[in-house]
Amino acid sequence: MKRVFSFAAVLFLLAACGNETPAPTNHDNHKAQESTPAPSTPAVTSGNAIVLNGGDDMKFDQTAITVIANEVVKLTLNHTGKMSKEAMGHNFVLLKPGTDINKFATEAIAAKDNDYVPTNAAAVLAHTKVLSGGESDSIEFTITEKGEYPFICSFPGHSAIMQGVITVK
Ligand SMILES: [Cu+2]
Repeated sequence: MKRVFSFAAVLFLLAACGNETPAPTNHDNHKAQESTPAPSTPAVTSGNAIVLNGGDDMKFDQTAITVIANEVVKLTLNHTGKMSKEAMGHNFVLLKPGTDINKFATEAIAAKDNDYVPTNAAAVLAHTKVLSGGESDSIEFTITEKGEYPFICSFPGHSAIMQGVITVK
């Protein structure tokens, strides 16, 4: 009698698993799919939001960025490393098209007290402050003319590697 009973119990459990468990799961999945909104228009028209990272490896994680002319660009620079800004500081400096980067970077060395941005530099369109590891800075700017705008980190010795281009369309 005992043995028959346990077979029945096993059969009951199997039946419970086989019939009841999958049904609600399928139902839930179906509902989840239905309630997920369809992909809409990409955020590019209201976007111009840039997150740029630089770490202790002395590199920007992006070197080619595209934004839209006449729309506010919000750029956040994150120093993702751990080193101090005295040893491995990073900033973001946006320059006018055609700027001589080597010449500018050489002049910038003397501007340590102004985040390595010469105060009289006509080539500078926007810049962040110099960051230590773990710090962030956000700036906003608008570019009205389409073109290719070089950007660099003007910390001494960094611009040869830490540079890129923002294409304004
Ligand atoms: Cu740097």
